[in-house]
Amino acid sequence: MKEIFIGTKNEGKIKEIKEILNFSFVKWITFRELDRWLEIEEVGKTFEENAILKGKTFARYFNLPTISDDSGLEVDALGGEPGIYSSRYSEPESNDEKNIKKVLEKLKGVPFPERTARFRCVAAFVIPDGEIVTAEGLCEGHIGFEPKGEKGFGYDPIFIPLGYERTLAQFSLQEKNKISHRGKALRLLKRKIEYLLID
Ligand code: ITT
Repeated sequence: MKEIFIGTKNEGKIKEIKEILNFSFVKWITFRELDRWLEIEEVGKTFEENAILKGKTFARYFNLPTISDDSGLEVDALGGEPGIYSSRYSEPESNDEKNIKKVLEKLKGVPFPERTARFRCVAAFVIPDGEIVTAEGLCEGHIGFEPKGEKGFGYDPIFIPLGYERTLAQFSLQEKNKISHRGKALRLLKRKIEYLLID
């Protein structure tokens, strides 16, 4: 079995990554299996910079090939906010509920057709002192008027993917992964890294 570290403490991401990258020969290592952790300051200016920063730092620190992800929501009527600041949008003590509230307040009065948005994800695979491979995925949609649904994480309760009439928080894990930014990025990454994982 090959050990690969999943470089995030976000449980929603961990679930999705394990479901999408269903390699039979990989033993996933997460923060639960290790007795130390490293907080990384996301100083990059793009999703790609931050994904690589997380991947490189964890791969070196834990000496394990690492999958990391930097992702977020871009709302057109807010000039692309919250973007790379998605998880920290309602600082100093951001959480999903406060972040959602802030987006809905800023969009007050904006009609549905103008509430276009997308999720973006850059996934990275980094071998300690070796290859760095990245892949990007997008999921287009609209921001609803109120939170709906209990599944998923983050902004899922207010994000209605294009072609649907429910929020991502009303999708099962498998359904979400089929159309999501993370699903697309990770399936592309999977194809790009397979050759590195086969002995
Ligand atoms: P790590 O840095 O440890 O991976 P994080 O949650 O801080 O965890 P990011 O810095 O990449 O991750 O921020 C991503 C934020 O974007 C996340 O906290 C959500 O608010 C939002 N987000 C990303 N993907 C999402 C998804 O699939 N559904 C809903 N919200 C999502």
